Amino acid sequence: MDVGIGVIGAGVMGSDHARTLTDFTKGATLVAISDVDPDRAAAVGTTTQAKRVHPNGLALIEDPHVNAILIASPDSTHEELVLACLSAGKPVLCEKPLAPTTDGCLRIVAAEIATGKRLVQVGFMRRFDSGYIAMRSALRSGRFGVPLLMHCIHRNAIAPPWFDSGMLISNSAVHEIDVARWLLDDEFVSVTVFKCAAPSSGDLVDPQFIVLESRQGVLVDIEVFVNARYGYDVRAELVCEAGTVTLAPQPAVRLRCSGQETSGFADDWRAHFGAAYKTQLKSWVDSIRSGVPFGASAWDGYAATATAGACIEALRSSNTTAIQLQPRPEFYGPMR
Ligand code: ISE
Repeated sequence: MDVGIGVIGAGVMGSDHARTLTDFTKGATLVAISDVDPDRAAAVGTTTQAKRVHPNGLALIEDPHVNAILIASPDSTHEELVLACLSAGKPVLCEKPLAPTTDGCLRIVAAEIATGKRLVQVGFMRRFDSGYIAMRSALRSGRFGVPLLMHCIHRNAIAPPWFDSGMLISNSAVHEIDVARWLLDDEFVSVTVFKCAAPSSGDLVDPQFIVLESRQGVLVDIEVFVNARYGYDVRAELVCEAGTVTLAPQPAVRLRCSGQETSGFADDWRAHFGAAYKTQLKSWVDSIRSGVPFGASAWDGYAATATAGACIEALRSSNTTAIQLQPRPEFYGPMR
């Protein structure tokens, strides 16, 4: 029997996920969609399998045809919706952030532990990107020795007008925070955030240069620049004792014509990480069917939000800021 999926949120990400579930995800049927804007939900319903249209996320979670829920509604709604999924005992894949506050994330962690089952996955899709997966296996092979540094670049062509300086961290650099934790199998203990001398976009501090230190002493720097204009560009390099491991440049195609060599950039993350999004959904459905959890857990969602919060504090104070995480509950097992 296919898993009946309901998607909450019919905006950019929700409608993309609805299409991927309809066109590419074996073992799942998209049965329902909801959005605060009923016309927008109905429009997604006409082009995908989602024939049951609900007026809000809570109604969708209660729908008996819905066995599992994907949350792609605004960040401020995540906590209430994830908690409702847990009360209903239904698996949930929540777009990042798990919740905008660390307390909210911890309430979700406590509620999940109380169910006794791993029901929550957070949509950190880079863990499903073939490039990052290859970096992780290279590091695990032992050939490169211990990691010393990681350099990351995260550039968007243009940020929406409502982006504020904290969102460069909580919305964008949070992906590097998660993927670096996952690659290094480590947590961060302190952070410093540097601003450039000449801010380019009014009050927005853009770009920012974030330097994190891990428990094992690895330094991770992240240049995050959300109005870089030329395109979406993500890079990463691990510097280890005996060599380096670098994410291959994207896209793989180079064009030579009229005396010039060129290569293009994706417009945004949906194109750049398109394959990772598909793999993430497939893996989520497989994990629901097998009962074996995979991907970023609620604890990872908490650690990412708490670390991003400390980065934002470091940006505001211009001081090196300590990152204090709660002890990892046994329920979540070792970092994987
Ligand atoms: C966006 O919200 C995402 O999640 C993308 O993956 C990220 O690259 C982008 O910077 C964010 O704004």
